[in-house]
Amino acid sequence: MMTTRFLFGRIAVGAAILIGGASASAAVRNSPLFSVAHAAETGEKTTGQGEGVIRAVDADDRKIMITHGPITGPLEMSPMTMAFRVGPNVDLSSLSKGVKIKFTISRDVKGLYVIEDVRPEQP
Ligand SMILES: [Cu+2]
Repeated sequence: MMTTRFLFGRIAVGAAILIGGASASAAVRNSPLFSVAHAAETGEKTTGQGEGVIRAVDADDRKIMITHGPITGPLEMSPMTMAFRVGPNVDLSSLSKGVKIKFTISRDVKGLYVIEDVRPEQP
């Protein structure tokens, strides 16, 4: 009885290390489920890079609407138009409708997306 439990415990620990550790295969690591589980486990944010055009700026709520291309990085997203929260380090005064931008986005452990950094394209 005790032996069986001990063995099961060892197997469970081994599986946890395989899933959470550096030994996870690229296919597993790149899956959205893994990145969410990994972020939750480590308390990390997952980040990605994108480019887009600003459709609207809501300075009061600190949100911007963007038509963005594919977002790449650990955090990935298909092209679409959507609103994002904007982090405290972003200067909204330089942003307005029609401005082309490059941006860094993060997703926290609760799945909340925030634009952390915005670089307007120089005219
Ligand atoms: Cu999107």
